[in-house]
Amino acid sequence: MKGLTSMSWADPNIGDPGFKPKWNLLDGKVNRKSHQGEYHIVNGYPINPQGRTGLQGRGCLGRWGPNHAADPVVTRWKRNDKGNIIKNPSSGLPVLQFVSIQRKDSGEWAIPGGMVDPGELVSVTLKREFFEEALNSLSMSDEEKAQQESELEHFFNNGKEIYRGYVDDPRNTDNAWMETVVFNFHDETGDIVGKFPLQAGDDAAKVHWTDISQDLQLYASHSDFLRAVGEFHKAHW
Ligand code: RP5
Ligand code: MG
Ligand code: MG
Repeated sequence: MKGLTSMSWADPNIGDPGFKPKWNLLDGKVNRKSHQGEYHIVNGYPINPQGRTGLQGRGCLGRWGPNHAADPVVTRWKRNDKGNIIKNPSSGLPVLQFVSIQRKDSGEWAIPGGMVDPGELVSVTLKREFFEEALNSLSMSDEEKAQQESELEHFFNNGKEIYRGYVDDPRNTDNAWMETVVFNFHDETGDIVGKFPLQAGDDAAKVHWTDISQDLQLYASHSDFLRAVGEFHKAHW
């Protein structure tokens, strides 16, 4: 039972014999700690620290309590044909672009993020999800994947943490919720990932470079993360 509860994507029901979750702790390989601090347990159920959603149970999320994700925000400057950075006429600030994907589940545009697998380092999740959703690594040969990974290794080792905490995700319930770690990976010259051919894969239907501005309408709290990335680079919003 121990192996099953720690490795399968979904937890058993609360109260199932053999399911003894260690709330607020690292539970085997499953991280049940919240970035928000200690959450409460009432009648055996973890309680969403952001308030009530109107939904009980764990809905379609895998874990009771926090469900950990990671979101890679890959950015470059928007440039014209001559390679000069384009400024927004009204703000006068340079325009930043990020790699966005269209989610297959809801059709909304989003950061190509995903769940942290049990025992996986967040730094590995960030890279893996970008490769799967924006470079379609799942359809690459092992050689192709190894080649792309080595070309982008340095790039993905130099990220900047933007946010860690709760995500206002539509799947959240009173007893299960999304949390994420957002990292920005910035291609200043546009010659690294900025030149890579994007191809949607896994749970992404489409992928493209998108201008960052306050007009963005993205999945969950993703626009808030993009605003923070824009502020960090003193870019147009
Ligand atoms: C959001 O759901 C997170 O910010 C992350 O982008 C995503 C993870 O879930 P899946 O993309 O794996 O469905 O809350
Ligand atoms: Mg994914
Ligand atoms: Mg995803």
